[in-house]
Amino acid sequence: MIKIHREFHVAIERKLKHMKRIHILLISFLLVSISINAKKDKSNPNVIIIYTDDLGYGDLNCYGNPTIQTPHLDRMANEGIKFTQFNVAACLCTPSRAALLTGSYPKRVGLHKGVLRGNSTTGLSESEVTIAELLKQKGYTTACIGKWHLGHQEKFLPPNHGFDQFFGMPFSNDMSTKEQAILGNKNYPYQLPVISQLDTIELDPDQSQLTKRLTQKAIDFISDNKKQPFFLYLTHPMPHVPVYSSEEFENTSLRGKYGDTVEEIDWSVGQILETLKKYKLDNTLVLFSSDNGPWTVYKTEGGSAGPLRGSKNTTWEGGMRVPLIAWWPDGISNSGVCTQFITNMDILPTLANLTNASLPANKIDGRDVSELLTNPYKELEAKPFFYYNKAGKLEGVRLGALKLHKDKEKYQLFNVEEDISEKYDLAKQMPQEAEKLMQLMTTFDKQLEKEKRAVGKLN
Ligand SMILES: [Ca+2]
Repeated sequence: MIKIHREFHVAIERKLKHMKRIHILLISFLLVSISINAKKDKSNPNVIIIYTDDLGYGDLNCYGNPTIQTPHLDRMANEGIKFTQFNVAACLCTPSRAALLTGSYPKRVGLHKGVLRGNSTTGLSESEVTIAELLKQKGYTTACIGKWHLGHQEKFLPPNHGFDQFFGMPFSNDMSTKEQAILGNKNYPYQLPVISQLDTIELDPDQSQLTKRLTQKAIDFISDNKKQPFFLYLTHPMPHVPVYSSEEFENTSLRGKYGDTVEEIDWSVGQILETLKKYKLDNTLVLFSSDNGPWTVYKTEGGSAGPLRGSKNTTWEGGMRVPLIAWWPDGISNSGVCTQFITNMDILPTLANLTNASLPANKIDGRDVSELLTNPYKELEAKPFFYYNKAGKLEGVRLGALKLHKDKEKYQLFNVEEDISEKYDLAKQMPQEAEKLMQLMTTFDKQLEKEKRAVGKLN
């Protein structure tokens, strides 16, 4: 009996010693983690949005393209998060950019019908709150470098929408007498201006130098503002057709002129990341994306949507699902591939959360998805997304994996998680689901019609 008692005591003592060891290990692990985390202050991150023009879902090596080499973007994706179901809220330039900067459907801000041109008298309304205005309230210095496309008259330009600095073009790079003549339109009366702040400093610039010039401007802005939080909206006019690259990149890619142009953009991304490294700006969130899918009417001079159906100007996946890569050394600890469905309207509320900025007083449509940056595998609650076409008419809705799409009065239903090429119409197999989604479309559009705000007007 005594022997059993002693053995029991010895066993207990051993167990206690073992637990003590585990405790010590746990405490040291916690202390190490705390000291690592203490070094990483994620508050007020610098924000850089690199927005390309008409770059398709299938145009980057890390999204499966075998003939366009994009080592810098591939590295960004490896070290950060690659999103596979990121959608823009419109299949063409002006509305997509309005959605990104306001967190709202283009129709809510009155910019849903086509793109702005040289004779347009409308633009982004001064009553809309842009990402730049939101971050300025938090003390950020802000710059828009590149293409704007939300109104070319003074009151609509970036300096009147929260950007301290602006250098770039108000339109797409094909909107000039010179380029339109090459495309066969001899009567286009406008030249493409280069604007610095509010002044036109050049007309019809040498487009082969644009990627380089804008990259240098971006690097200068980062260097000048490295000591305080900044927001840089670097919006390349490429690879919108006509595509141009500098001499160094001409005839270097396996994918012709289009590949040369994308590879120069990749070089530009490398330059930006290098600048951040040089100044040890690890607390910088860099987002790389595109405003809409590829413009395939120009055949090989345009991009590719990879496996997706359709292209720019359509509400098929190819027009609206584009690459998104998020990179942030201090903020993203779990790199990976995120398959959650998110949109470019989610960026404004996400940045508001990350910077503790208050959301605009006006109603917006995006939602904060910042938790995906800490856990790319987190599942978000399904939220309906509405597909407005290039004329601003509602043409589809997605809820969870199901997308109802109206094409020439015909409704089709696709599971766009499993059938990303939108090949298999499920409308007859799932009539109740199709009906429910149709109702959702009608209800939402009626509501938005009532709630939509006025577009900015010249007078
Ligand atoms: Ca575009």
